[in-house]
This record gives sequence, C-alpha cells and structure tokens, in this order.
Amino acid sequence: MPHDYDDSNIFARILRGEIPNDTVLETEHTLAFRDIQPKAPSHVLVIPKGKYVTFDDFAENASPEEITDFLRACAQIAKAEGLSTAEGGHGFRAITNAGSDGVQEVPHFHLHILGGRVMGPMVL
Ligand code: DGP
Repeated sequence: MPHDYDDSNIFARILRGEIPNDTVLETEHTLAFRDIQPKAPSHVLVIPKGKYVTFDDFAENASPEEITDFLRACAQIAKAEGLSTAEGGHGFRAITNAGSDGVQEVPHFHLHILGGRVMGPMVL
C-alpha cells in the first residue's frame, strides 16, 4: 500500500518556508535544522525535500541521488557538529521513528542526529 503524504505536516510547512527553522545544512535534496525540543546538546533533524512519509518509504521510493545526498548530508552534519569519530569527535546516535509503533510524530521522514553527551543505552 502506498504511503499517503499529508501536505499540511509541519516539516512540509518548513520546506515551503511557512515556518522558520534553524537551518544547519541545505543541499539539493536535503534540509537539516535544529530540533525545537533538543534532547542533546546537538540535536539535528535531517529531512529529504521529497515527499516521503517514513524511512521505508524513502528507502524504497527515493532516487539513488536523493539517498546519496541525504546520507552525505548526515555525515557532513556529524562532522560540522564536531561529532564525527573520524575527526576526533565522540560519536553520535542517529535514529528514525516510523509509524505508530515507532511513535513518529511528524509524518515526513526525518533522521534525528543526537550527540554532545553520552546517549546511554537504548532504553525504550
Ligand atoms: P518524531 O517523534 O521522530 O516524529 O520527532 C519529531 C521531532 O520534531 C520532535 O523531536 C520535535 C520536532 N519538531 C516538531 N515540530 C517542530 C518544529 O516546528 N520545528 C522544529 N525545528 N522541530 C520540530
């Protein structure tokens, strides 16, 4: 069953410039901005500009260019935030919530990049 995309979701509104955001990085296919309710000293949300609802929607339906652009943007952000272990940083956590069991609040695919503190075990 295809994913129904809701054009009124908050990230769609951010992409249309209707709501301000604290942009960290913008590329051809990707936008990254700071989470409004940060759970760590660095908490960046990375979203594709295309209309994908969940991680699996993105992975199945986005073009190779969009996927590469997205992943490279994530790596660039980790580096710029000083989190990349390749650059002497202490690492980070990257998570995505999908659907109701994943407790996804905003129905536009997004990856959370969290770092700047020890994240602790994955306690749910
Ligand atoms: P999730 O539960 O994975 O769907 O997380 C949605 C995240 O989006 C949550 O951490 C809060 C954040 N968020 C919600 N509304 C806004 C907003 O208007 N601006 C920004 N920057 N973040 C938002």
